Amino acid sequence: MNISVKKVLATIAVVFVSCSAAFATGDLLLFENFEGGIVPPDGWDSVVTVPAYTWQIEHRVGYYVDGIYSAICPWQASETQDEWLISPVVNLTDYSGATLSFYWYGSTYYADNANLHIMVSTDGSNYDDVWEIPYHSDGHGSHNWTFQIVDLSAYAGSPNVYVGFRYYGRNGDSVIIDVITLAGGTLPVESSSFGRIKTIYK
Ligand SMILES: [Ca+2]
Repeated sequence: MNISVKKVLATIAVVFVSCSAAFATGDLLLFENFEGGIVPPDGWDSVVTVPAYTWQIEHRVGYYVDGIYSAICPWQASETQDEWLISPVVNLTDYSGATLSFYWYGSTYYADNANLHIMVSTDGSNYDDVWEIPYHSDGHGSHNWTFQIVDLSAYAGSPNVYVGFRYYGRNGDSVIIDVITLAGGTLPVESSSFGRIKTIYK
């Protein structure tokens, strides 16, 4: 899970150039919308367990929130998937609060089999499981884009914060993610800043 410092710095520079102040009301420290067309994006790391069914670029019409790309982890049933996308390191030393936001698309019903977990680390090795797609036995909320906010204030003040998007399980449903932000500060990120949310199967 080591990422070269050079690569990380280059990515952070790109992030600051490409982001818009309209996307967040805190200090935008990380922004990824997969519009580079590659997964993992430059500066991100990955853990691949099932190569044919790991995080990959998605560009089918409607399967993204902004631009023309997103990232998808396809489902399969034959073996357990443990597939990670790991962000560049983020420095939260100067902040008393932090907020992660992203859009996810998946199934709350099949989340019982395989789920998206948000994993956070302050050393790049040991991760806390801080959020997952909520399971609903009736599938309520399945197959809609959801704007998700995860409070990372517990990690404010840490100089080396990594966020992992971990798809773990077997025989779940595909999960798609797009427009990831990590903002330092105590103000929320406004979902309306991202424009119209595209939906699938509608
Ligand atoms: Ca996108």
